[in-house]
Amino acid sequence: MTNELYMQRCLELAAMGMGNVSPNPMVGCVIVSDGKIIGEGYHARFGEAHAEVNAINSVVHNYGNTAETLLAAATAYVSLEPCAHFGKTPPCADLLIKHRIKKVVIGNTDPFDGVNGKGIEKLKNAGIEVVSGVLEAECSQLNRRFFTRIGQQHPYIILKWATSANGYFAPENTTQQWISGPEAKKLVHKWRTEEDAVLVGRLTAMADNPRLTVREWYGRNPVRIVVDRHLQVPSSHHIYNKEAKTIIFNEQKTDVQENIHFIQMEDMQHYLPQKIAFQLYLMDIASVIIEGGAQVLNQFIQARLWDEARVFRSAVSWPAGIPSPELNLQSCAITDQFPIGKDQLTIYKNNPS
Ligand code: AOF
Ligand code: ZN
Repeated sequence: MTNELYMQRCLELAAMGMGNVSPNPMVGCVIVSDGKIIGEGYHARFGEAHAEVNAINSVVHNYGNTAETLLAAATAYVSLEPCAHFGKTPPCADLLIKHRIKKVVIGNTDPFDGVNGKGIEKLKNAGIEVVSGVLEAECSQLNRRFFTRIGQQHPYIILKWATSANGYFAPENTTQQWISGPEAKKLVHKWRTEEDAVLVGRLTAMADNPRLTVREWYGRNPVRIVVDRHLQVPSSHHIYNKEAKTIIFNEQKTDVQENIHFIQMEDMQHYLPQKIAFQLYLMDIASVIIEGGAQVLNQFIQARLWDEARVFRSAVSWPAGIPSPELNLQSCAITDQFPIGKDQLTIYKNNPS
């Protein structure tokens, strides 16, 4: 039970890196000596120190001269296998060995090629006791974006839409319309801070003229992505403003104009979801939230290329409109359902194993 308690703390720490470490995983580390936490740390920003480095530094900071003696009898809890490779920082496994840590308790093994069991092997070869698989499911849930990207060579794909009580996606002849209430809107802005990218199709970009930025929550903007085959969205639309980086997938040109990245794609009428997903993988985008419209969402559903769907159901009925996308309920499961203001939010997971 104590292993789980400390691993839970690692997860809390790891989650503080949310939105800032991608495409790296979120990782937390707790160092325990004689039943007491003597230091902790997490991977806070992409390219910077790993969790173990920050945790060891905190012990040194807290205990000064006695830190090394304490570390030599301590257990390090870390939510992901300590790395074995020289990346932007030296291997964390070597660091733990250098400080003569006695035991290491791990959540997930790291599927990244440069690590993949080699971290554990290094620790064991140095005579360190290793326990792995503690809160494994919780750890992989937290890093589902990282595991999907590495394991499946596409980003973690979240579909999001709002539907009226009678199953319509949007009223006909709409200008921008939020079917769902203000609380749902706030939550969507929070979600944008958590994903690397937000994607919409041409029709949504033109009809709704969305900014796709974060205005109702604290956090950074995701990269904005528009699928616009023939470059029809006018450059006066918000998606072209300076507020965030924008990627425009199109069939005409590859070009960079300040924050606007045009990326040419061949034959966008075929296998579009697959092509987008692979391109985003190559661009180190580990997660994307697709906010519409119905056509784009349906394409990803038909291609079975999605990981999570978040659907707001309003209590209000519309007289008519475009039918809302429908998930194949045989191949997905509801993982959560709760009210958000006057709406009901349902979260689906695709192909639950
Ligand atoms: C750890 N502890 O806190 C993290 C790890 O580019 P780098 O050098 O930062 O290395 C990134 C890789 O290191 C990443 O893909 C993953 O395999 C591992 N992340 N490992 O020991 C950490 N964030
Ligand atoms: Zn590391």
